[in-house]
Amino acid sequence: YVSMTPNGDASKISSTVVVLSGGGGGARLAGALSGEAKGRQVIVVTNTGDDFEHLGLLICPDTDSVLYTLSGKIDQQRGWGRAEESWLVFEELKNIAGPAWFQVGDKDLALHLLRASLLSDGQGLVEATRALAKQLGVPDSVIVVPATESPVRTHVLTDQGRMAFQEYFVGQRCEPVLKDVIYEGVDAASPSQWLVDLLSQRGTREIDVVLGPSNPFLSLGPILDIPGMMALLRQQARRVVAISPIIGGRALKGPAAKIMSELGLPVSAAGWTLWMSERYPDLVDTWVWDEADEGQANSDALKSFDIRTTSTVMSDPAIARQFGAWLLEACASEC
Ligand code: FO1
Repeated sequence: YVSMTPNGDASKISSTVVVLSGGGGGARLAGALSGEAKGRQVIVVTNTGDDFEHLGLLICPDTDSVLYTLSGKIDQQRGWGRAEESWLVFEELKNIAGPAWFQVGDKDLALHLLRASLLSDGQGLVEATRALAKQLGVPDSVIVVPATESPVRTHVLTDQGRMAFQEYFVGQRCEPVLKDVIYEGVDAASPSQWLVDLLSQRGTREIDVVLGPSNPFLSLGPILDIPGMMALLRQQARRVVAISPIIGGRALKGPAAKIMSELGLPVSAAGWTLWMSERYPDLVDTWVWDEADEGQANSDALKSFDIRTTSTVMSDPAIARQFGAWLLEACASEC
């Protein structure tokens, strides 16, 4: 399987960008950054709070969306699972009264079976994910690493009671009113050792951290709240850049805007910035907003923030690569 030493051929790597990612925007951003990489290593740290056991298999939705996006296999329309998928097993499962609420396609199932066998052989989640990335054809310049190998499970407290993330997201289509989010197991978790080792090589290369345009409550929270993760990123990063998931008062995909309004937060790039800076003090150096929100960037409440605006909508690979290049420039620029 893939060598686990983080440095690999450390000599050739000039710098490293670490992207914290949920399943959607973060994956696209990683693809854009690796497209711009010249000797630059891209590490995608994936959220594991959505992971759960289903049919005796460990489902890792955000990690798999990143793996499929980076290997060009993602179903663009759904945003999860495989393109050109078939559903023979799922159909038969329904015929024999198996669970019908969560659709796992035939090709997607192959990945889950391989992961299950690697895990049962005693491999950890990081090692298994590295092997799957290699088998899927993820470019060597990008390394996908789950944020932690300890079980962390997102639960939401809603007006319909407490429920597991997938029940909220898939079962209830995010309709319940959200009151709070709990990351079960996070207090006992620690950052993946592989990530700690890689980031601890600070001296050998520049390391920048990008918080992808992911849902802060559902995708970034289960990563940043891992004890030690904030300190690790803060100490080892030259620059920490965060990209707003809210553009013109709405989220491009998913329930981030709905959750912000249910939590009584202003649904705007400014509202997101102020919430993030209070929740994760002294973490972010540079805030990236979409140019649609430029007018708000110079309000009094934000004058101490380094806010940069650009076109952040990665609507096609070429535009995404332009954004990736812009981001790499921003990371290297003066505060
Ligand atoms: N999302 C759905 O809305 N319906 C599904 O049936 C579904 C199946 C599924 C299977 C594998 C997988 O990796 C993701 C899947 N998702 C499905 C998406 C999943 O709910 C993710 O948690 C979301 O993408 C949010 O991260």
